[in-house]
Amino acid sequence: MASVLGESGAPKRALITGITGQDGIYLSELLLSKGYEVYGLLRGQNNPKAAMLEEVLPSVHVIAGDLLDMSSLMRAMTIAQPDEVYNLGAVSFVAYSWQNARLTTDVTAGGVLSMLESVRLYQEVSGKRVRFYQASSSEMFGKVQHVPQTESTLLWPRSPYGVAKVYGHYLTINYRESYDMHASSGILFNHESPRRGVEFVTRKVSRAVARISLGLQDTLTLGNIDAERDWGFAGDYVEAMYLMLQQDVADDYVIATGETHSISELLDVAFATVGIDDWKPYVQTDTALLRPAEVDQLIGDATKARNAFGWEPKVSFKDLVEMMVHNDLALQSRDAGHAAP
Ligand code: NAP
Ligand code: F7E
Repeated sequence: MASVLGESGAPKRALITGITGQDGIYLSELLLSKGYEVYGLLRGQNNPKAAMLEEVLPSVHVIAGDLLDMSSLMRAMTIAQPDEVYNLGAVSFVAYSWQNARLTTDVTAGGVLSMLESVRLYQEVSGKRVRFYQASSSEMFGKVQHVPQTESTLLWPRSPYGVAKVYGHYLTINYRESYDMHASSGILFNHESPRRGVEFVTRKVSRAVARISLGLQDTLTLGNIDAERDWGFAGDYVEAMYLMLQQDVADDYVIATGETHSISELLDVAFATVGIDDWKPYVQTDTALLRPAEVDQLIGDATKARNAFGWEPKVSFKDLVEMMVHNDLALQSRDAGHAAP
């Protein structure tokens, strides 16, 4: 495929924070397929995900750095000399954010400030114009003030994570307005995939269903199964990130499917995938998994993104859940040493 060219006529260069996460991997694959030179920030002196990165994305240039260390971010900017920066790094697990509120604030909120400052200073020194993407979240809507949620819905976060994302969101807008930076914020609703971390409910369910079906686990314990989310496929959502940065004018966009489903419906589809119609004997709930403040229902309206750059989700809720269960069946069968059913 022909490379997309940057200002200098050379292939475009992208710097991604959070490259080892679900979205970082999908986004890297997308940008590499378009001919980008991709640079990824990797934290820690012995990050266990370094080997995975080398195996899955061997052509990505890895730069050591941490969102808690602004000098490392400025160094990363100098090495990568990016046309586009995607700030995906965060402490992203909502439940964990109550247990580690200071860390969540420092990384998920403070990291955005350090990234924006690094981009601003790099632009000043190099004279190059950089486009910036901030990974904002539907968690910012929290106790929702309007249904469905749009770019102008009042934000009412319900967790330290949500509050940190609100800070990053408004700071991104502020840098756009203060310094005329090409800084965009994608307000992405929940998006999942076989690469989703096992701490999140969709993957927790798909993995447990696979294990129950293979006789490796008896039951699954969950928290609030009445919560409803607007779940899409991560592969579709990273396309939206890329498209946002291709617009002449930076802006903020909701990315969502426009459908909402409860955890119970997730269980219906996941268990049906392995031929179990009644999941109740296999699922228990534990109040220890309830959150101090819950986000009861999310449903987004992505009309602005559709009108601006034609973005639409391609993978349905049912296909997404089935894809995740089939992937976990293959992984669990392999680990247990027998063929996938
Ligand atoms: P994820 O899988 O949890 O990945 C988070 C990434 O952040 C990992 O690469 C992690 O690195 C990195 N990170 C954590 N602390 C860091 C630090 N101090 N310095 C540098 N990097 C650090 O998250 P995701 O699902 O891909 O989401 C990507 C972004 O979108 C996040 O900002 C998330 O909050 C946001 N978001 C996600 C969703 C969703 O539904 N997935 C929806 C809206 C917004 P390690 O691997 O080394 O821990
Ligand atoms: O929870 C309920 C839980 O942890 C979804 C992150 O990517 O999306 C994600 O945040 C719902 C909640 O995702 C369990 O109470 C019930 O209502 O999968 P989750 P999340 O909190 O919506 C947003 C958009 C982000 O930005 C975040 O970074 O499921 N739930 N029982 C459970 N959740 C978990 N994790 N585990 C349970 O056992």
